[in-house]
Amino acid sequence: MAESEKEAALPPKEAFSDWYNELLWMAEIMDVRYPVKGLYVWYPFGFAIRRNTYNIIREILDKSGHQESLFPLLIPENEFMKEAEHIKGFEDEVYWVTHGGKDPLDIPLALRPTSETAIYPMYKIWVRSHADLPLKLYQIVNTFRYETKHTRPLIRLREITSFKEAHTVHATWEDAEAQVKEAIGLYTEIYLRLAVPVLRSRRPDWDKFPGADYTDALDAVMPDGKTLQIGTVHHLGNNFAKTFDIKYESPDGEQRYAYQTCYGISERSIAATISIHGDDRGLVLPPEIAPVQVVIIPIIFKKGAEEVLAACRDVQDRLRKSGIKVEIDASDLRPGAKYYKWEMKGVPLRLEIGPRDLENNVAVAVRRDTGEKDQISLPDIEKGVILKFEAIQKSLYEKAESELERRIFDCSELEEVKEKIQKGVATIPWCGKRECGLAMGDRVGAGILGVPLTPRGKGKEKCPVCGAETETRVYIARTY
Ligand code: 5CA
Ligand code: ZN
Repeated sequence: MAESEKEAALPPKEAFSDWYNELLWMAEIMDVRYPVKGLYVWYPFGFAIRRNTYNIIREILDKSGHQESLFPLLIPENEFMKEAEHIKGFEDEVYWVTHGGKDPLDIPLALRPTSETAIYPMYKIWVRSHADLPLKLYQIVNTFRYETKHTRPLIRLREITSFKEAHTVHATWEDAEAQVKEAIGLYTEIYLRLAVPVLRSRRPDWDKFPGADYTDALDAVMPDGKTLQIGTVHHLGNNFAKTFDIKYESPDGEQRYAYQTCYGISERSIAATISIHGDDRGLVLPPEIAPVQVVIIPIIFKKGAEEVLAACRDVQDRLRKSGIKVEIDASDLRPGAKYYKWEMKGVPLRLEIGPRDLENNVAVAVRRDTGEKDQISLPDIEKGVILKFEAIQKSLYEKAESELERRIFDCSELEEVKEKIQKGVATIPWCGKRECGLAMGDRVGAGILGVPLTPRGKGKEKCPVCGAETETRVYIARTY
C-alpha cells in the first residue's frame, strides 16, 4: 500500500467504534477480511503485541506456582454432556465435528468452547491424594464459541485465539475461595503491567459461569463508557468434581470430593489496552508490550550525514545490548511521514539525532504518550531511555485511572442511572433480591454488572425498586 494512502487520517477517538476498526487495520494489528464471520487474522505486528502481552501473563502465573500444559481441542460428546448446568450454558455456542472424511463419527466431537470437560476427566486420573493438591495448571489455546451477538475483532470472537484458562483443584471449599482471591490479585497485577485499571465485582447469580458457585470478574471501562469483561474467576465448588468424580484421599484416609476453580483471560486484554491508551494519532503502547520500543530518526543534512548515521547505529547497538527493541528509520520519507508512521504504531519513545545534537552529545527524546520533548545525554542513553519508559508506564496508568474515576457515578435514583450509564458506570443501592436486580436493569436499559469486591456502599440506603434497606451498592453499566 502506498504510504500516502496510509496517511489517510484515523477517525477521531471520539467516534470510538470507527476509530477502533480503522486502528486495527492502520496499525497492522488484525486483518478482518478472513472469509468466516468472527474469525480474524493477526498481522505480524499485532502478533508481536500479543506475544509480549502473553509473556507477562505467563510470567505472573508461573511465578505464583501455576504450570503450563496443553489439552486436546476436541471433546467427546459424552464428556461434554456430563455437567447439566455447564451444557445448558454452552449448548447453543458449540461447534461440532461430526464426520471423519465421509464417515459419520461414532461419538461427535465438540470444539472446546472452554476446557473443563477436556481437562477434568484427566484430573480424575491424576488427583489421588491430598499431597497432589493444590493442582494449578493453565493453557493458552484457541477456543470456539458460536457467538450470536455482534462479533468484533479482539472483543467478541467465534475463534478466541488467545484463551488463557487456568484450572485448579483444592482440598476444601475455603482453599478454592483463597485461590479465587489469589487469581483476582494476579489478574489485577497483569492489568497493572498493561496500565489498565479495572473494576472488580461479583457477578449476580443469573450471570455467573454455568456450573460455578460464584463468578468474580474484572471489567475495563472503554472510551465509549461501555464496560468490557476482561477476565473472570469462577469458584466451581465441588460441582464438577462430583460429575467427573475427582476425589482425593484425605490425611485420615477418607475419599473426599475435591473443590475447583477456573479463570480465564482472552485477547480482550489487548483490546482494552489499545482502546484505553490510544489517541487520535494511533496506538499508544505501554513500553513492555511495544514491538518497537524506540525509533531513532536521523536528522540528516548534506554535511555530516555519515557521522549522524554512525551515531544512530551506535545508539541502536547500545540500546539493543540493554534488551531494548529499537529501530532506525533511515528511509527517504519526510520526517513528518516518519513521525506519523511510528506514532500510529504506538512506539513509546522517538529519539532524534542530528548534527547539532552530536555537538552537544545528546539525543532529543519525544514521548509518544504526552508529546513531551527532552534531551538525553548520549553517554547515559540506556539509563535515560529506561527512566523514560518508567515515567511513561506510570503516567499511562495514572491517566487511565483518573479517567476511570471520572466515569463512575454514584446515583440514588434509577432516572439518574439511566442518564449516567450513557457516559460510564453507575452505582446504586441494591437489596440483593433477584427480581429487584432484573427490574432495575429493565428500567434503565442495561444490566447489573456486579457487587464491587471493594464495597462502595454509603451506609444504610434504600433499594430503588422495593425500598428495603441495604448497605450494598452495585455497578450498573452498558456492556460489550
Ligand atoms: N472456563 C472459564 C474460565 S477460563 C470460562 O470459560 N470463563 S468465561 O466464559 O468467562 O471466559 C473467560 C474470559 O474470556 C471472559 O471473561 C472474557 O474476557 C473472555 N471471552 C469470553 N468469550 C469471548 C469471546 N467470544 N471473544 C473474546 N473473548 C471472550
Ligand atoms: Zn429490592
